[in-house]
Amino acid sequence: MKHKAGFVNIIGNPNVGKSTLMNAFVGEKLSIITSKAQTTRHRILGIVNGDDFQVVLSDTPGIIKPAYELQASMMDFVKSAFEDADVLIYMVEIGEKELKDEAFFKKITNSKIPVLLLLNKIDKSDQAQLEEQVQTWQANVPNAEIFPISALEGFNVKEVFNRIIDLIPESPAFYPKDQLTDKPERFFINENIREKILMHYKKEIPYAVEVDTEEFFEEEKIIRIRSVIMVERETQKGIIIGHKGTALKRVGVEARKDLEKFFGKQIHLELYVKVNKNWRSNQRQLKRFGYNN
Ligand SMILES: Nc1nc2c(ncn2[C@@H]2O[C@H](COP(=O)(O)OP(=O)(O)OP(=O)(O)O)[C@@H](O)[C@H]2O)c(=O)[nH]1
Ligand SMILES: [Mg+2]
Repeated sequence: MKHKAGFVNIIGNPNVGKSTLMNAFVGEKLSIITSKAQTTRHRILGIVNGDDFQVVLSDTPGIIKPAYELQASMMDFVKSAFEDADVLIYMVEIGEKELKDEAFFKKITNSKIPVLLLLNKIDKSDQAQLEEQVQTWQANVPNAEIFPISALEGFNVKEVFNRIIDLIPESPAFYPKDQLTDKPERFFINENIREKILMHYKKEIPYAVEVDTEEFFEEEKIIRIRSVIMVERETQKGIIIGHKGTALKRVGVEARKDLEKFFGKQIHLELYVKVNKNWRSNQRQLKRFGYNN
């Protein structure tokens, strides 16, 4: 049997469902998902292994015009996803007009590698709207093959995967066959905590937060974790902690529950909050948190 392997990189506007799709393919919650834009900040690999194939998916941040250094680094991850793809997945959602960034849009329409345009969230549309949108996208991106899907409900996801297998080249595997991702355990802890912050705090707060896990001790029955939630200003620290510490406590309880599922072990999670002035605009800090390409 011939072995196939390739890189399949998922790009698109914020909040269209890129992470939901990658998790659906991998069958694990590798990427965090929230209803807010800019949930994903990194390029995260999700690897799907079979006897005769290995599909290396990349989830990437939604495309935006960067306003500060962190966002510029996020867009560097997106750029890198154009460079090594065997198949490009361009995800759009029902009702969306076009990619706001002209340069990225041109890269897609001029792409020499196969583009699968996934029209997501069709569970929210009807037949007439769907047909109209498929026509519009086919005209806008003539080099793409279009698949209407629902990443959330799993509609057409298998068909897209089969098409990916058709398109990737013959190649040996790039990663060990039991590997699911390129990110270490601490990354998933940080992301899980950040997901709860995106869910429970308003406006600018989640965007000013970074999480760093400083301690990770695995014992026989329990994993002991200590993580710091970093904010940019003193006032944000107070908001994160909340009245009598209740807001922070909720984050801790919910993250711990998720992490117990993820690791299959009891978790002791200690959280504290620290001000790290303007970390989002500080190259050295960003590098420390893994935002260098
Ligand atoms: N109705 C519906 N909602 C969906 C579908 N796929 C994703 N969503 C929802 O859309 C929101 C964003 O999903 P994500 O997977 O985080 O989107 P993303 O493109 O990774 O977002 P960023 O990381 O911020 O760029 C979440 O609330 C999802 O539950 C779908 O097929 N149908
Ligand atoms: Mg995402």
